[in-house]
Amino acid sequence: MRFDILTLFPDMFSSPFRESILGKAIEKGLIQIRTINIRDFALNKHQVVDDTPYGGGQGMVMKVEPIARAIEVVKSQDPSAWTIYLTPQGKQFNQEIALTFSSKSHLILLCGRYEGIDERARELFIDEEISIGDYVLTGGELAAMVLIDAVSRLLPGVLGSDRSAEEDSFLNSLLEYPQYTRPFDFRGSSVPDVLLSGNHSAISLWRRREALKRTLARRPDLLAKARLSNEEQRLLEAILQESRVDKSGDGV
Ligand code: 4GX
Repeated sequence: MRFDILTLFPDMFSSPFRESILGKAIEKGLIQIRTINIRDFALNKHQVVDDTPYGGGQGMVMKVEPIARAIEVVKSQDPSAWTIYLTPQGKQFNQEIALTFSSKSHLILLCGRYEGIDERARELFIDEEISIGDYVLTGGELAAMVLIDAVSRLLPGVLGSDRSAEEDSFLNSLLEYPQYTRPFDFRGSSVPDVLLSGNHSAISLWRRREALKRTLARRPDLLAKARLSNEEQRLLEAILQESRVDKSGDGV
């Protein structure tokens, strides 16, 4: 899969993608990440890429021509490339969108700075607008990195093992169960006994219960749309029953 990042700050991308899993994926040729400096496509003498907004107001707007030229060069090499603009005004990124993007062969990610890009650049060259969340960054670069990271780890061979079943569990909207490793006792806090029991069905049952309890406590919105199996449904009923007993004062 190919990612072409259009940015005014290509250096921001060098080290995050050299490290760890994504670095390995690049070495193995599973993903290809290229940065393109939008400034190289400003044909004016001083390579100006921004200008004051028509109608007045504060800040600067990214000019349409350099963006247009940069995207057209990439698209001329691969007309099937899908062009994304990172902006708080876009559709909120999630695991389902990451999965959809992972089946595309080539993404172009446009990173905006200042007050954003000229509206005509959006209209003419952007296929889809994506937000990574309701907060304001200084530019689209970090958002592009988040998207590339989440999409890349879904590609075959990028993670060591085949994680597809686990991905499904998140798409089915449950949070993960708690994890423990050695030591058994840390400052008086020990690992739940069931995890040392060697009883695999008991461990699996405990983990499903914990995942349900955690999702109920922290993300009831996820639970509402979760597709639970019959057994998970029964476990959830039992957890809700316990919490009702607790609240009535009879319990602990
Ligand atoms: N998820 N930013 C875009 C420039 C900008 C300003 C105004 C449109 C209108 C962001 C996010 C994000 C900062 C990227 C502002 N574009 N991107 N940039 N949240 O905050 O994706």
